[in-house]
Amino acid sequence: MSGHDEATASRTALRVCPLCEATCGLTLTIEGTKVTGARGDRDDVFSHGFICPKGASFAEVDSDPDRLTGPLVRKNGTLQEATWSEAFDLVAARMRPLIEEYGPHSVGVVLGNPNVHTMAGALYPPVLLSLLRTRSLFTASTVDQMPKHVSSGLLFGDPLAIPVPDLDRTDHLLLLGANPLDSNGSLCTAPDFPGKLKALRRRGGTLVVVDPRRTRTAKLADRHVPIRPGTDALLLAALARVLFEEKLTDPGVLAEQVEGLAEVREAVRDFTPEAVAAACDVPADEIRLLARGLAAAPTAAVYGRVGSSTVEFGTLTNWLVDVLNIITGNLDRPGGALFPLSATAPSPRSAGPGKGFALGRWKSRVGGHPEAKGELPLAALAEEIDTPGEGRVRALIAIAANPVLSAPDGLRLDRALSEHLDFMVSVDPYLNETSLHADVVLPPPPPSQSAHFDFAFNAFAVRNQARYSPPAVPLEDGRMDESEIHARLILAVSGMHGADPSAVDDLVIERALTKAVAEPHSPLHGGDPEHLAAALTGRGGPERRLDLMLRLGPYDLVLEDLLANPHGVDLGPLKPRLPQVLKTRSGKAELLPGPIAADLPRLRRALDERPAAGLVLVGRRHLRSNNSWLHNIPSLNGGSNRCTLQVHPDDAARLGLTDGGGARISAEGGELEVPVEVTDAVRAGVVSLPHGWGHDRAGARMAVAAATPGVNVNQLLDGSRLDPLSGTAVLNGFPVNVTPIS
Ligand SMILES: Nc1nc2c(c(=O)[nH]1)N[C@H]1C(S)=C(S)[C@@H](COP(=O)(O)OP(=O)(O)OC[C@H]3O[C@@H](n4cnc5c(=O)[nH]c(N)nc54)[C@H](O)[C@@H]3O)O[C@H]1N2
Ligand SMILES: Nc1nc2c(c(=O)[nH]1)N[C@H]1C(S)=C(S)[C@@H](COP(=O)(O)OP(=O)(O)OC[C@H]3O[C@@H](n4cnc5c(=O)[nH]c(N)nc54)[C@H](O)[C@@H]3O)O[C@H]1N2
Ligand code: SF4
Ligand SMILES: [Mo]
Repeated sequence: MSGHDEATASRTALRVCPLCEATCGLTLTIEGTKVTGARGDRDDVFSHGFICPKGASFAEVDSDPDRLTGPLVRKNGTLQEATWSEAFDLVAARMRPLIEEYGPHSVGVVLGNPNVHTMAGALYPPVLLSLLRTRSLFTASTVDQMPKHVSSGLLFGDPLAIPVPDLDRTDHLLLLGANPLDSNGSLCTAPDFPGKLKALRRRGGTLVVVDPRRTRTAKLADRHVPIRPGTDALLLAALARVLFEEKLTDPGVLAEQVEGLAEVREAVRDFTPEAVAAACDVPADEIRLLARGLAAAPTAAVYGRVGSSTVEFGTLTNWLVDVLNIITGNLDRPGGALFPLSATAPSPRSAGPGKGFALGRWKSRVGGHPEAKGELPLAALAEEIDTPGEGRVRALIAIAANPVLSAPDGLRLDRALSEHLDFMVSVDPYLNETSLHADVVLPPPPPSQSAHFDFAFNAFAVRNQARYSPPAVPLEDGRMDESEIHARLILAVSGMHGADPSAVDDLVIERALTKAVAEPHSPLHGGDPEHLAAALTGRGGPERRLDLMLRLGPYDLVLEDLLANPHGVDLGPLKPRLPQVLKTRSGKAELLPGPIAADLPRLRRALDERPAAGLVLVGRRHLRSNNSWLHNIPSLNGGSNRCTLQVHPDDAARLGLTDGGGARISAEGGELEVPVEVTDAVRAGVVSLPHGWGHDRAGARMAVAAATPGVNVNQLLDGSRLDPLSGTAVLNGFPVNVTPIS
């Protein structure tokens, strides 16, 4: 075919969707080098053709004219186009002296959500952090799932050992604070989550949804429990209390794998249904029925997400979720909650005691917040920058992160970034509320030009499988692959500026092989690292590293296998994995870990506190949104995807609010003016405002989003409300004051 024909010919390419955790396989239509359409890949081994409106808009997301096409560098105060060399030269020139003078902790690193959706985000930040050795690490986890990591760390000895509900086989799903019909699921990677819930009901199973809003998921349920926000830990403790009292616990074979059962029984004694009913606003009788239903089901899974995590008792709630899975015998059994085993997980070591999980090994400088999983609370980023003193964060590396909108008190962070930083670099495709403060912006290419593998989500998938998508179209002139951006950034900040970026991958490969050949359980045990490195296939560092991880993994797979099977390799349903997953010091699941026991008095006090009479706020997601960055896509913005304050009719009448009218909403962090939407989809006493809006800052370059900016809900917070064990911001269930605007 001649070059001219190639430029206009239409073809298709497969690509796993990076826009949410469901990881659907897409078939892209490509004209020349431009993606013009996307549909579900029916032959995908995992998603079987499922797709949602976001995946269907892949072409529009990919070719958004507001995406940056090359690096920007601040010159005389304004961001201007520059070459890649100028950009990295400046990073090296500014960062190295800062690190040498003030030490590694003076460099803050902020990692945002899309890092779990890119190969670069999985492969390079760990290298950056190990070379920088900074303790100033802040990620989206502390506005999201850190309570789950802490709970798993304490229970199982491994913060990444997260059981997922066996959606395809369970008889009973108790789902709290999650709305997979709009989010498509989280920490439970399941393309067509909605279809799986419908199939559960069709096969006679039961779905119970606990949510203060009557969500699209709640509408599917056998039972919807409109709980008062922030009280799920009380409800779950009461469920455990009933199971113990009515002798409905049945850990079965788990009994040998667990210690502390009797202690948990004692710990939940005070949380009777009658004691928690008023706080949760769930009748005691209903709580007993929920407990009995859970116990009676042949198999069952309890699953909680964002609404059970970004709350006052986030870690306790996440701990109780797995306590219930354990005492009903549902952990680690088909139909219950199982630990996935991904193709790139290190090949399992033999079972036995591990190192355990330590919390609070250091504390944040200003607020004294304990670290969790090596991270400090994202809510504390602004104070770490703007509070003078030794150890202050003076430079920031933000990768795929928009904390000005996603973390509490965006205005303070906005000021901190513009007035108190000596230097900032953003790796981001957009000039948005956060990246506009950077001195250097390094834009990755659009997804069609990037390879894709789900290192993160395969570890939380309801079925073991592996799919690799090479770039669908070649890298445009002037673009740099995101992996190369990360590698060059690592070299620039770690004193190796100018070295070949493949040096970073070679270093990782050499380290991994040296370690593996010495480990008796490794499939590469006893090999020669140099020969093994030379045998890796793949075009470039990321592919070679993927090949290596597959070879070190549990399935006897290599990169060639994934290339030969473009619709994916199915690795079967989840299987029991205990006791091998346990890495606690005892080698058992430790059911009542010390830090949890120490936090329980705080929960007990909540029994006596009378629920406040005023309103509390919760968030919500829309199927056509994704946190802060998809509002710039015309077909995904507008319609019912709007930044409105949902208010129950009774509250609206009491407060004089009208549908379509305005309201002023305030809390400790500030106040906002919002349009009101009166709807009984929220329960009385609760208002709902979505996050990721507030696109009205000068200097951003997102024209579509700016036309309907909405308001930043996180401006209502001042950053002081945190779940103490995990440092996770309380984004749901905090008190607000709402008045009409006439
Ligand atoms: N009130 C409230 N606040 C919340 C939440 C809530 O429910 N309520 N949810 C929280 C949750 S769960 C999360 S995960 C956080 C998310 O918080 P963040 O991670 O800070 O925000 P995102 O909007 O996901 O996007 C981060 C950035 O990634 C960029 N980006 C997109 N694609 C790529 C890419 O391929 N490469 C790179 N390098 N960058 C890319 C986008 O342009 C954007 O600037 O928000 C949290 N904030
Ligand atoms: N369309 C779309 N999909 C997304 C995203 C998106 O922004 N848009 N974001 C992605 C990300 S980063 C994540 S982390 C996932 C999150 O996925 P999910 O966890 O499913 O998140 P949400 O849809 O926010 O659902 C949280 C639910 O918790 C409820 N809730 C609030 N407070 C409480 C409470 O105290 N108790 C209980 N029981 N419920 C409560 C809310 O009403 C809401 O319905 O979604 C991902 N997928
Ligand atoms: S459900 Fe998620 S992964 Fe699937 S098409 Fe939609 S956005 Fe993409
Ligand atoms: Mo998230």
